[in-house]
Amino acid sequence: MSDKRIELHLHLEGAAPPELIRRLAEEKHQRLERVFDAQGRFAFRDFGHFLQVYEAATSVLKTPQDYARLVTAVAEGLAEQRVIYAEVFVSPAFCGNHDVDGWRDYLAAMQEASARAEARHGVTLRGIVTAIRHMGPEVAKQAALCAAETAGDWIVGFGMGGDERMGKPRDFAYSFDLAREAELGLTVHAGEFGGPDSVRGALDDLRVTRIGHGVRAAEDHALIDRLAESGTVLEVCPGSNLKLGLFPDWTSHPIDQLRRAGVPVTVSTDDPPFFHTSLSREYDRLAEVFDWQAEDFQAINVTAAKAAFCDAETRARLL
Ligand code: ES4
Ligand code: ZN
Repeated sequence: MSDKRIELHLHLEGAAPPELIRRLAEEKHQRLERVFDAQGRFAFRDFGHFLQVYEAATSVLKTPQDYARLVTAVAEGLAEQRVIYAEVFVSPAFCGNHDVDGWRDYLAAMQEASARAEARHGVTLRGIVTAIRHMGPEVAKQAALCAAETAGDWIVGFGMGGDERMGKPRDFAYSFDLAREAELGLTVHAGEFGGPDSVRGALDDLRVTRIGHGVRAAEDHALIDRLAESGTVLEVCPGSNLKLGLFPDWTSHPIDQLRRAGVPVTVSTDDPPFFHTSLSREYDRLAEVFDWQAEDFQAINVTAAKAAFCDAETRARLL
């Protein structure tokens, strides 16, 4: 298996270990209801409920110091998975409610924790500022402004998650234009709960080079060809897709089909403790179900290294 593991699609808050969330709740005397199952794991019924549980669990993350602890815990988890580089989605909606000065304080705390984790564990983290789609285009603009203001060594990209069924891609074009002008890399969640049209909209209106998930592009042959020809990289998170019921079982997941059709695919975990997964678990399942060998994992990590939004010098270390 590849020794240079890379994650391109990982929500920082969504990677919070349940123990950290429980500890923060205790420290703040905050009650967390209906977040955990009997085994103490995050539990939800469907995507709508997932977003609710996510919001409740992450409500304990409040101060820049909380976010520093979160980055430390997430980096340790990544190092345990032998990940050498990860891009994490960070959200100015959670960190200072889009106030740029407040956002800078959170960012400084996260960046410092990231540098400490890199020195200690050899794992490099970079941030992708993420708008939350169901908050609407006006709020997305504020996230894009925060991103543009802090674009640099650590903030390397702009993206958008949230409920893909809300609004049209072009409603968010202004935000992506703003981020592009700030020379940030661009990615958007599409083709997860939306079909091929959602992926086309992401390409035509938001002009991203990477797509979060994108797996429902597999329903449309012309679109598969377009992704392959344009070299658009898919950040595929199979375990997340399975937990959220996109496909009935692993054998029905289109990652192998997309890869064979020449689409550049990468593998990530999305919100690992929520989806009860880890990168090792994803790799093990892919090896088992699609007979992927060490060379296949190496190839997807080369794809990920080339698609990373970091500077060229950092990227060279990933190859
Ligand atoms: C997401 Cl906004 C957000 N956060 C975490 N996971 C997600 N999946 C899709 N959107
Ligand atoms: Zn995601």
